[in-house]
Amino acid sequence: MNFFSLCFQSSDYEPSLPVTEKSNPLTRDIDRASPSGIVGMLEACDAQMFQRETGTNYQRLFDDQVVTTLTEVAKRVELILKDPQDSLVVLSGCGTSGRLAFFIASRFNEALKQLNRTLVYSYIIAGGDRALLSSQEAPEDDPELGMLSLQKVCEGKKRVLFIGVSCGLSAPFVAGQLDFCLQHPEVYTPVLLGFNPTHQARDEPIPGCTFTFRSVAQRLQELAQRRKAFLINPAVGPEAISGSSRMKGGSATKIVLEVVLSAAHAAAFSHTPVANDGILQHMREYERAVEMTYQHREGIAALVEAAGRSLQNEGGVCYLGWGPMAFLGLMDASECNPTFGAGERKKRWRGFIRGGYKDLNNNEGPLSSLGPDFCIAHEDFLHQVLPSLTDRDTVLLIYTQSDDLHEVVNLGRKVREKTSNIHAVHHRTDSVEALQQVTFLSFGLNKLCIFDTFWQWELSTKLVLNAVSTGAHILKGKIYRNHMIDLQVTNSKLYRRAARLLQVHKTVAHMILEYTYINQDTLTINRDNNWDKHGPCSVQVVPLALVSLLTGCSLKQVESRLEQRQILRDALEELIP
Ligand code: F1P
Repeated sequence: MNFFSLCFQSSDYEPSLPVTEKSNPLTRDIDRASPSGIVGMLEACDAQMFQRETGTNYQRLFDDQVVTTLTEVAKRVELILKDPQDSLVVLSGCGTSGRLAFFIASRFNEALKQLNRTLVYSYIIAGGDRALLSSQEAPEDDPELGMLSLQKVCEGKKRVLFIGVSCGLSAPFVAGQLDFCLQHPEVYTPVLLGFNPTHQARDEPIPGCTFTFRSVAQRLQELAQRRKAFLINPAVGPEAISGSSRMKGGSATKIVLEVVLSAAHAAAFSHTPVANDGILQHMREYERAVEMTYQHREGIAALVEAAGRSLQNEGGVCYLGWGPMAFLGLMDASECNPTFGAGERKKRWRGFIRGGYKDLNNNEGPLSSLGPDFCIAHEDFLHQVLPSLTDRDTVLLIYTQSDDLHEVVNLGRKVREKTSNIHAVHHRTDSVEALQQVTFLSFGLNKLCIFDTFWQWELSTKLVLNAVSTGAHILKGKIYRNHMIDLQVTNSKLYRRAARLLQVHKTVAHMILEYTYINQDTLTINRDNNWDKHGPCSVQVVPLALVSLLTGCSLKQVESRLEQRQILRDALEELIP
């Protein structure tokens, strides 16, 4: 393990920031790296999830205490699986954490359905099902909404294991739910999953509440000693792009929840008692999955390059997925605008799932009436996107050997008639695929074929897609060093992040307030902290404020100067003295 990989653990490395918001020393120059260099840096960052160093202040994934907590939580789930009457396991979170709550609850309910068992999993995502497909970050600030949605899901239940996920130990929505659980211990056992130590949990006052995230986490920590609550919060290292918890935070969430729930299922239905050893072994398999994925570094880099070229040429990127893998595409696509594209007027990154909402099987059913961005079936792709597809666009097919390959080939052919820029991420467990290879080569598909086992497919797909979308936006110039500079400022956490970015450049951070939301020609001040009312704005707020503050130019002047330049990162370097 090299020095840079460990130095974030030193107490004087960006001491005011929690691990999940620190900038990663490994990726300081990611904005200047080649596609292959970018993928190499992401690999090094992901490897930090599994570091086993001891003797530091931080708990790690493989530490005894963490593994023991996972075992205990798995045993609680096992009890519910064996006696599901009036019981529920609720997974809840905001943004990516909520999307994973949905995905994992659906996958494990599906497993129960196949065994003819009572379904015990429910999910909650801040902002409701529309947040599965688009960023709805304002509701993340609302603890009461969190509490009410938990109450609604659990109506009439006598025993609830509540697993609240907030990678940064920061979302008020989840804090409200945990506080509610603490007030009703006769029904609720709370579990908090995140990736900062408790003393780094967010301590900012929440309007209308007597608690902060940190105070709730501390109460949980006390109860954890008596096993009345559980805290799973190993450090997995700073994100490759500072604060982008969709990446490692999301991957570690997926690993932890899957390890816990599959151990519980094995104990309840296959007579394999939950034990630390089994948990450890399963986590090591995930570590291996990450290593195996990055063995395809050059293949992933080729996808990054293709998608980056599309963005540079004002084209788009479409993921066409089959089976559960398709949701990972929808999830990755939904994260691009808030992370990289505050100024985008058109959604350039879209995901599609074979049968649309029928395959998604979400609580609220079809959402297509909300607009074209919510039309997610392959049929919708054929009608809305295919007719205007050109070589400037990139299409990525995502499928496995379990999917109907004739269908994949047919759709691939239709795409190929419009663009040569078609690629595939394909998972398989055996090497006998000569026939397929011939079929695909005949229409010139550039295929990244990942050879792994069934359960590794999903994590591996997530890593590849995260690399493609992050890498492409880096090539488009949306990242400065390793900071998001074109993020949407749509809730209080993102506001703080943006303000900090301005502070980094020694400016008056709070002035960003004045530039936060634009109303036609008049800049409005978001004094009421009501992010919902204002909604995402179509202006590149952070770069605008940054250049204006540093150069003294008016906002109008800066806006037109930024508009003249294609690459934001270069524009900033040029405009800032
Ligand atoms: C939740 C979240 C992230 C998203 C963005 C805003 O974070 O929605 O998933 O990428 O950073 O916050 P958390 O509560 O899991 O830390």
